[in-house]
Amino acid sequence: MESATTVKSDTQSWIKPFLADSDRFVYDQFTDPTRDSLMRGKFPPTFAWGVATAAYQIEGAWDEDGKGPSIWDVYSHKEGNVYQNHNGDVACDSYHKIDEDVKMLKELKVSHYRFSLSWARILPDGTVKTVNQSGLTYYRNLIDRLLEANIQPMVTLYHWDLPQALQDAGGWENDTTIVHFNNYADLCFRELGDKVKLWITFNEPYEFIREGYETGCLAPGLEHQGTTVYRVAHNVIKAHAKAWHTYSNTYRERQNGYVGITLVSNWPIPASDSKTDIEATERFLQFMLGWFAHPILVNGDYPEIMKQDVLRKSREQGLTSSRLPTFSKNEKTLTKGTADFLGLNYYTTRRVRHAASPALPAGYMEDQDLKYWHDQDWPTSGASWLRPVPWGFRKLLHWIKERYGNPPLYITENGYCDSGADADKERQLSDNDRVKYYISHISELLKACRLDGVDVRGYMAWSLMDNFEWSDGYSYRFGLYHVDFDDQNRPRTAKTSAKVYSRIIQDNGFPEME
Ligand code: PNW
Repeated sequence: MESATTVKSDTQSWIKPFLADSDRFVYDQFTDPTRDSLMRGKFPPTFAWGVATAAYQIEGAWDEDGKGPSIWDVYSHKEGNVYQNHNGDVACDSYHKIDEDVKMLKELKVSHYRFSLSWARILPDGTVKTVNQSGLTYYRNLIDRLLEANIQPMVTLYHWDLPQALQDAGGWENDTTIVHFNNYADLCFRELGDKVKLWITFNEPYEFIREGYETGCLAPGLEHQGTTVYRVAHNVIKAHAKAWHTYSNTYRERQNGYVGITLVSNWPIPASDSKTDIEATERFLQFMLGWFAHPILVNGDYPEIMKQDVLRKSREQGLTSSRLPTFSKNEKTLTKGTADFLGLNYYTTRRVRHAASPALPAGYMEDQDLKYWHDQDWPTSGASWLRPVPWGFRKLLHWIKERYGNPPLYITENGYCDSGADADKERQLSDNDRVKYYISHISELLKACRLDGVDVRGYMAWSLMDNFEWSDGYSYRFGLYHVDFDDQNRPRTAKTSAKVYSRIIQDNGFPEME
């Protein structure tokens, strides 16, 4: 990888080893000159470059210094929930490795680091009755070290690890959790907000709600079909809005920061030119992204399509009212416009077609009357759900710009995994497939920014280092840095992708040859 350290004027030559046979394309599968050519050029001068992680996936120290258990501690300790019963008890041991983590960030030359706070590390039972000072101290130390290194923290309040004590009281199904979340957010703004200017309330509500409450693949592992997901989402949206108002009312003027939310979306493409398949792609987007983006960014209410479809299905099931809850007039007013920016996580694209589901069973998927999959000739990764489709990223960004009035956007996650089961470290370190993923997606982002006028402010790669990939344990690796989980010191080693990403950061994109 000497090429990643060559001088600036060689920008085009360092990229070459990662391209397909033609200079212009990254993937053999995608060679449409108008769609797939790499774009050269720079991002705006103030563009934020960073990497992302999440507390449960990296910290370890699951019961140290007064931390309370979270739903992920409980879920992963229960046999059969996670691949080979892996858990986050130690993970990357980041609780004890601030130095090592900051060293990597400095090496990468990022301007931003997105990480999450463990709610139960700060508030062991989830409520402000007991504040665990050691938890706050850990995050204060991390933030101070970042600022010393001129790296801005971007802090996620909730990346899926609800305190177990709140789950025992019903978790996100219970609307008192909204109050507890707001108290927690308030405490974090008060204690850390003089140094943190970018806050994210929730990471991917779509994902933790769908998989946590309906498929059972994520904590708390419930399999309640059709109603619970909507009720939980309703509470999460209200909790987000409440925390945003808390910031606005009490902290904004003094702290001058921004509060947003991170949503995940795939890009859907129709299986045919038929009207029904094209309409199915719209439903796909509205149920995945619009479910949260529409109330928060548009009008305080769910997308019309979603309201109609869930109501129609509910009636077919003999119910008198919709399984999708309604917002009161006051709640709409309180929810609308509660994001200073939108965080977007993009990983993949899906092929979608209309497919009518029977009236029963009731379910979130069934409500949409569609099927989705990946084209078999698209490039692959270590995970069956993730196939790189870079052009889908640009299309999604364009759709968001048009639908939501070009909100300020941060890409808060984008990344590629290979199989962690491959124990050959040398092979893990020469991660050319990950490099291809980053080059192609950042190039599409550049097109969105420069050609389509999307208001994108920054890009966070997922992830800084290999970590605990939820139900897949350590079997998937997403890191720019390799972590040896068999070594108790959890040594971190830069992969080729870390060097390439750092190069892109220093060039602020892909400048033309000088
Ligand atoms: C995210 N999809 O989940 C999470 O925010 C991270 O914690 C996680 O480690 C990372 O992505 C990799 O999985 C995703 O449907 C959930 O495309 C769903 C999708 C993508 C990412």
